[in-house]
Amino acid sequence: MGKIRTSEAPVNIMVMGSTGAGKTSFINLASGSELRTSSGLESCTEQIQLASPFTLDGHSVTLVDTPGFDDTTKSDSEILTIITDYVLSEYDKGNRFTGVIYLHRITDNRLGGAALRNFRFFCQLCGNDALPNSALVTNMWNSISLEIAEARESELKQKDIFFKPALDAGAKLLRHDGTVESAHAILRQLITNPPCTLLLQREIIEERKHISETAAGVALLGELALAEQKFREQMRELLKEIDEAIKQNDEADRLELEENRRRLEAQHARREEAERTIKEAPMYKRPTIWRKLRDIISSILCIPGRRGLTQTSIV
Ligand SMILES: Nc1nc2c(ncn2[C@@H]2O[C@H](COP(=O)(O)OP(=O)(O)OP(=O)(O)O)[C@@H](O)[C@H]2O)c(=O)[nH]1
Ligand SMILES: [Mg+2]
Repeated sequence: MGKIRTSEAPVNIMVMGSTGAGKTSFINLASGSELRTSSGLESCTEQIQLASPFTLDGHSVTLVDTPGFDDTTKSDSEILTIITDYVLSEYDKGNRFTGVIYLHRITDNRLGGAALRNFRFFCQLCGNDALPNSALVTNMWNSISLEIAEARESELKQKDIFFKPALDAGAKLLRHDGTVESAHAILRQLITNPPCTLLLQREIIEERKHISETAAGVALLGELALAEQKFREQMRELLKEIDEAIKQNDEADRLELEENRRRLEAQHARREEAERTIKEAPMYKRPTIWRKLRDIISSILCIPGRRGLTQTSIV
């Protein structure tokens, strides 16, 4: 790609959302990049990746692709850690985000499970001060009838458990019709924003909080605690049923129940691991002058970047 000529300050926009929401497709469409998109149910983007910078209205725009919470490959703690590492290192390099996009498929008939966790995380990452720099973008409008899509959009807009609080705080609600023009029109709503500091950056760097004490960390630990409570209740029931099957000499039933028990215990072990990942994460250390110098030299010499970051194109 040729050298970008721009008259304005560079613009960094992060794109978030559930697995399969269309984050990478949106980024490729807008920037002309060729990042890998998914075709199955498993998450495809597992690390932060940067698209090729491109020019829009005189701004050099870099779109940042993020992995979402998805229940398949990585735990929510790992995703939280990956995104946290990235936004903190950007802050330390003096880069601020001009915008954050939350992408949501209008074809989803409810914002539940992983989608709700992703949306809450997006709000906790931004915080009320940065939400005016954000856009909640619904896509896949041509995959269902306009009537149904509009009914869903109005529900998302009006309900406190969905988009309403973020919209009240200044987030924009926009539609993406799958065309380049639509992707650029969405970005035009964000590129003139004054760059912002995200709540997560402020909490960890300015207020010196541990990740487990941030709004996002507290919410994640709360969810894990709730799941553990449910696990204990389910295990109590299951153990009673196993005892009963043994008393009744029902070997088939016992084997099936034992299988359920192993599944629950495996989920419990993953949650324990996720909790450790957050609670035992080291306090964030701001880079020393030597580390900053090393990063600058590495970027001049094009030495591959930090853990978790793939720069797909350097202009
Ligand atoms: N109809 C329609 N399909 C889309 C659109 N955007 C993406 N898709 C399809 O949705 C699927 C997932 O798209 P991706 O861009 O890989 O989604 P993602 O959010 O990056 O997913 P992860 O990387 O797994 O988190 C792919 O099959 C795309 O072709 C859209 O605007 N309309
Ligand atoms: Mg992706």
